[in-house]
Amino acid sequence: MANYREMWEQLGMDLENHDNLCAVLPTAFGDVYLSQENRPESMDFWDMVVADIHGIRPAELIEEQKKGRKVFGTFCVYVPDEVVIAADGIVTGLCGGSQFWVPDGEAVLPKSTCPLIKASVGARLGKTCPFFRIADMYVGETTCDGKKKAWEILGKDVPMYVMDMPQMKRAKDVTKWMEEVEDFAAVVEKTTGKTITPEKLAESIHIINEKRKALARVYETRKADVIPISGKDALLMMQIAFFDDPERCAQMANRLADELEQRVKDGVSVFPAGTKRILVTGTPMAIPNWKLHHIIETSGGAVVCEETCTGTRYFENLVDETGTTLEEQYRAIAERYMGIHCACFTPNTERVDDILRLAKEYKVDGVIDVNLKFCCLYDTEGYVVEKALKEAGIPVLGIETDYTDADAEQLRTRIEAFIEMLG
Ligand code: BJ8
Repeated sequence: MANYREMWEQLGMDLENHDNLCAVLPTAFGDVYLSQENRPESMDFWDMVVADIHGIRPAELIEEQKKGRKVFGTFCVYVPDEVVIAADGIVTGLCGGSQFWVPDGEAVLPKSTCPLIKASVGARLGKTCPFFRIADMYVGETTCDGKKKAWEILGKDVPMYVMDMPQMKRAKDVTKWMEEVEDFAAVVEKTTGKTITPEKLAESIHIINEKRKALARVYETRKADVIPISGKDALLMMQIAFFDDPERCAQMANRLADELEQRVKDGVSVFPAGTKRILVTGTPMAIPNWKLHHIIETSGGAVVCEETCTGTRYFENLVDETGTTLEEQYRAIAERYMGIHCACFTPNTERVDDILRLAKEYKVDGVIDVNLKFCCLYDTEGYVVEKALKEAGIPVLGIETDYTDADAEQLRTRIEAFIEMLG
């Protein structure tokens, strides 16, 4: 890692503790990623980003702040990036995916809280993540109860705006979400000092759609019989998409897609023929949570698709670009985002439809339904998901895990047995 100590110091970070994190990350990345064979060359971009994950992008964000731009930190795929970008703001994801941050989260939250929330709160309060120090404003949402209450705690430490999510998807709920998007736009305008015009919003809608299309192109190649990229590498691309500049993200994902499309034509696979194709569904995997993918892909399986928020839920469906007035555009944004099917909605039958569709499209041999410990939403929805898969004749394994390694061997045993059974 290059030397960014001065920058971290100026951000008020706990340098001593941060050193501990910096000490383990390269080894973890080396063990999980660099040990893979025949990786696509284009992954060099993401390797470089991870190697300096707390340096390069934070330094860029600070440079932009010096020019007067504002950084908005978000935790959920329902928060519309388009609105922020239309006001010349910058969005960065803030979800915590490391056990390292959990103890600082547990200092203020019940232990029986989902690790994603504990890590996100801990990353801020423990002062060990530059992204959490840089963001001028945090944007939360009322998706799950744990998050809702966590925002109240974070709101004491940092400017926090919370978007009120509907719980259902009736026409009136879409209208309510549209109003919520408009309210958010007013807050963004006030924070950035910039006015959102239809022209600027059209431009930002286009930018984010292009990013979605590029990510989708990479996923498309994973439907082929040969598997041109590991699930771990695809996951890494998705995780960094939340932090990166959207235009660069699209450019890099398109470059990777070019290479993968060529690999498919040439019959190049990163797994031996006959490797079992796995769809992972469930709770998101924030960086650096690579645990499940690593276990699957070192147990005889290949992850070919993720029906998660660090997977298809992030990029499927585009915002309609034909609107010319702000009202039409906010409506189009609301409609696209309400097409994401998170377990926080009821009913949420569309998610089951998505999983069955994706299982077919990606020609999977089996599905692993993963739940982050204490996420009651996905845990409960697991019942209908797994029932529907069994009825469709698709083998499914439900697992619950957290960010620790305590259950890694037990998981490996179960996953190996599941993959063997697929044979
Ligand atoms: S749209 S999945 S990003 S809410 S795993 S914190 S739900 S207790 S992350 Fe999520 Fe938005 Fe839904 Fe996606 Fe709560 Fe569950 Fe934890 Fe979760």
